[in-house]
Amino acid sequence: MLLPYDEWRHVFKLDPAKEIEETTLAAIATSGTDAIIVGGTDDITLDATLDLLMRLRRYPVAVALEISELEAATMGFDTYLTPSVLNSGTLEYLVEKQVEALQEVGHMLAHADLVGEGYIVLNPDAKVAHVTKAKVLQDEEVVAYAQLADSVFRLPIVYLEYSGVYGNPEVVAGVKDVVRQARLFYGGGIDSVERAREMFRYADTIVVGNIIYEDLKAALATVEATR
Ligand code: 1GP
Repeated sequence: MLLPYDEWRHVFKLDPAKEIEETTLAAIATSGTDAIIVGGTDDITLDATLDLLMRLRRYPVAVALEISELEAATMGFDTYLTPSVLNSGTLEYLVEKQVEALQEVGHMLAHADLVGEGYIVLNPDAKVAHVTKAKVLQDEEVVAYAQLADSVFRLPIVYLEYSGVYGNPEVVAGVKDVVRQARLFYGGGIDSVERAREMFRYADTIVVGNIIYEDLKAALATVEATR
């Protein structure tokens, strides 16, 4: 059975802009992970997205599209995630891109599983931080942002995005304490069982990205930490 987002404990994130060999893709898709998110920050094309979707559909695993590039939005995914960067320095990445996307493909997604993600971008050196002009946050601010996303905006997912670096477990623990209804996603720098286990202590769902392309064995090992 394909799991809905609120039951995901472990997720792999694949970037359509990056090449991935068939054997690697097969290993990721059959690893026991709960879902695969297709998403990235730039150079996302419809062709590459469709290609990845087609290849992944051969396996019994949930596949979600994170809609960051309007051009790449296409039917066929189990879930559609719409990221809003809450600490973005520009409205563009908070609501404007989302509105633009929904104007174009909203009708197509009317009956799809469309799920909002409240992103809190926490690695100032990450590409996503540059693109979205993310404000650098103090630890207490992170917790307040998460509370706003969860209790005020009632977003279904609060996503602590450290993309490229391993975050501060204490911050994740602090956020966990205030989140009441949202699913807490953590992503960034998970490259070992130990790190996966540590973040999974606080996050409901851990997202593993980069390491897939660097050390497949280490990437696969992270699944076990959530079982
Ligand atoms: C990126 O949160 C994910 O959007 C995962 O981060 O690539 O650092 O694993 P890493």
